[in-house]
Amino acid sequence: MKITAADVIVTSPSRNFVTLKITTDEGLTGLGDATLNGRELAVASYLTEHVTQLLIGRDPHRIEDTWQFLYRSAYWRRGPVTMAAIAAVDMALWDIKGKAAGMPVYQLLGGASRTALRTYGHASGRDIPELFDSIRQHLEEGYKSIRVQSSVPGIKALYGVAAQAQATGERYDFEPAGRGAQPTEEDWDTRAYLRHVPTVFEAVRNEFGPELPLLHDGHHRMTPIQAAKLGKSLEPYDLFWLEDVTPAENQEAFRLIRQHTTTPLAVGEVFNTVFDFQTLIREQLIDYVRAASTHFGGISPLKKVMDYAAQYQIRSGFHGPTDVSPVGLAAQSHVGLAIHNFGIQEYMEHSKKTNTVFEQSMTFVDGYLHPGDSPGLGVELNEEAAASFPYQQAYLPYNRLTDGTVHDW
Ligand code: GCO
Ligand code: MG
Repeated sequence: MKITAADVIVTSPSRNFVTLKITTDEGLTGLGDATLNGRELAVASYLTEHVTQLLIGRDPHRIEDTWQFLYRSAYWRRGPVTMAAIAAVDMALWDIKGKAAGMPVYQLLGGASRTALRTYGHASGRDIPELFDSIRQHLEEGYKSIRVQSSVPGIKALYGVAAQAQATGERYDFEPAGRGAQPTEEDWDTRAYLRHVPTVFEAVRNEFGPELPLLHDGHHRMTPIQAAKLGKSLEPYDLFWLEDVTPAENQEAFRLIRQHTTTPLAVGEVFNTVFDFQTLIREQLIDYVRAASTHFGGISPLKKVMDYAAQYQIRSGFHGPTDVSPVGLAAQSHVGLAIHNFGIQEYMEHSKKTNTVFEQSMTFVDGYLHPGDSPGLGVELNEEAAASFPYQQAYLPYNRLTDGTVHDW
């Protein structure tokens, strides 16, 4: 078999997605997700200018060789743009291999280690009653674990909190990057946040009891000692995990946090390679690997980092927001189904528009996700529908402290 075409499709059904479609001389096609939220066209251009011509004529079965070729031959390794482009190629080749074998990709990765993937959903509210409504709605839909984000008195605009009542249908209105020529500005006050968050979890535990697994995302906004303080103050509420408490470019920062708290830690949604996890895993400084197949070079490296993590009893918690396309979500769901050290899968349903463009065999039943048993990844692109949603420039928001300083997020 030989690759005869590699096309990049940019579409914006509710939000922007970049998809690579690889075609072979035997008529089999494969899809890969190359979406980098707010920087979509950089990856599209990396693919069309530097990668697609290298694929023509190659044997699509040689996934590992193609991955190593793209990673090593460029000389310039790593980084989100490069690794999202390589991820798309890797996923598309696994998709083709699965179709050629007549098997879903998880079978090629060793077969299912469980019947389906337990997920967590995103509840949020501007105040406690709104948050409780959002949690109840998720529980009614079958979610068994809940991420809790809430507004903080003194902070006017906070990422991760739906601005509209959940009933409007714009359920995750904070999640699509804002469309427009400039990013929107939010604000941040760490002291107000550290004071408020434990009171929210106390209220949630009082209302929903001790059993419900609860998660929280800190979006990299604290210093290590502030993160340690938060982890400690949340211990009474028994979190499933506390995510991205501090920027992790400096992996050693987690030694300090770890010395102070037993709250489980999840890190890695912005990581691109196993090297970003090296110290965190080897020194057992985290509990969950948050990488996304799309930003981590695809299925092949995701499986490898999880095999490394398994030696240290560290589990998966792959990044699954709506900016990971249905192709990327399917890719990591196949990995999650196959590995032994699966933890949980983040799941935010894609919009109806997105699902008209990406036709999927994925199912979500009673809080459990399954990639389906179609050969390959189980996602096909409706190119006509994709063409009807042209790209729109979009940015993630950023935030400033009260004195005007740009802050991490
Ligand atoms: C999460 C994430 C998202 C990201 C977004 C950025 O835990 O799901 O933090 O909310 O901010 O995916 O592209
Ligand atoms: Mg996150």
